[in-house]
Amino acid sequence: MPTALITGITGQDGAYLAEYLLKHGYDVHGMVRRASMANFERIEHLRDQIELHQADLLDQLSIINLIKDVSPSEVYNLAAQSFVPTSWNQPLLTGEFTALGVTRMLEAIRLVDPGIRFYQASSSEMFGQVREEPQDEDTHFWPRSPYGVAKVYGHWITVNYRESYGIFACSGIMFNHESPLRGKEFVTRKVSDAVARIKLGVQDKLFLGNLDARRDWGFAGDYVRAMHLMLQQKQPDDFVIATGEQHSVRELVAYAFGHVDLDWQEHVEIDDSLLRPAEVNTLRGDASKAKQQLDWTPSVTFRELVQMMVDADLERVAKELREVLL
Ligand code: NDP
Ligand code: GDR
Repeated sequence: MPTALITGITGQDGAYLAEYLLKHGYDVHGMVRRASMANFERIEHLRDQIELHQADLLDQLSIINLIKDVSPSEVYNLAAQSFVPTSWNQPLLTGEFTALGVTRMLEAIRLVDPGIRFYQASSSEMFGQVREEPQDEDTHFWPRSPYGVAKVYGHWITVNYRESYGIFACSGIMFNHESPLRGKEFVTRKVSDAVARIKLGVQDKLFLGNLDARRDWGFAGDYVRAMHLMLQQKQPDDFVIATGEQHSVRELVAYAFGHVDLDWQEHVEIDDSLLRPAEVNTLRGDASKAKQQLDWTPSVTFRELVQMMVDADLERVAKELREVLL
């Protein structure tokens, strides 16, 4: 039975990947950091099928011991400080988690078992101020946030350990991917949650930042499939994972409100404090290499994704309201 270790298993992608790997016959282990209260909501339904271990991206020894204990055949490094605005408020911590944390994972693999296959969660934020459209594996990086800068380091150290030590290390340059499990601070989930609350009468306004930003949004369930496919190849390599289609935040908002017959212009207001010091205005990926070499294509369209998220939040908010009334 192959054994996988997932860092960031309590996050959106971690939950989808754990479920996917269990279905494919893996023995699944997750790394979790110590917290005063456990936050395992996204993986609650899998708790009796996976094993969780405490370690932290900041602590080298904890990671070495973790790799020794678990003896994984594959490591998926999804843990990071992943929210772009926080990276301006906490640039050093973001660098420690999102950049140096990758080296700590790779060092542990190099020391304990260099035969382990390694996946690094790289990001389209590395393209930042884009130099060409669409972006593929050869597009120049120009990150626009401390988060993006940290991800560029994580990407290149992954490439470097492949080239220096022959480690089977792959980097997935993933464009935005969303789901009902997405954190509520990210724009898609912030919108779907607000639409549900407004529809059910418990909220009236939604405050947003830049409505003109354009993103290539896909479904997280499709993207974790690509992570696994990358580690099954004969040779390690890097792949852009994207839908190839982009929409503005304004389109997202209009479609999400429209799905429940609401006029977004009656509810959405701009809050200038949500504008970013340096914005990534447009991203659109070209995943032709993944299609050719991994036989990967996305299965969920933008509209299906928004509907899925709004419907899931409607159901959840309605359930919460019923519980309050009981
Ligand atoms: P989330 O923010 O949902 O999850 C991040 C995970 O990292 C959480 O499990 C969190 O644990 C964990 N973590 C953070 N810091 C540490 C630490 N010091 N030690 C151990 N664990 C830590 O992110 P996503 O699931 O959306 O993304 C997964 C990865 O993919 C991230 O690296 C992200 O940057 C990257 N990425 C995501 C994209 C997307 O659109 N979703 C696109 C491109 C890249 P806790 O629950 O304790 O906070
Ligand atoms: P992003 O995602 O920064 O692309 O990073 P996010 O959903 O936060 O922002 C997308 C775009 O929407 C604009 N926006 C707002 N964003 C938020 N969060 N809140 C708002 O109120 C709001 N109003 C407008 C933003 O300015 C931005 O242009 C995500 C993360 O998952 C990263 O970890 C990952 O690497 C990248 O996607 C690919």
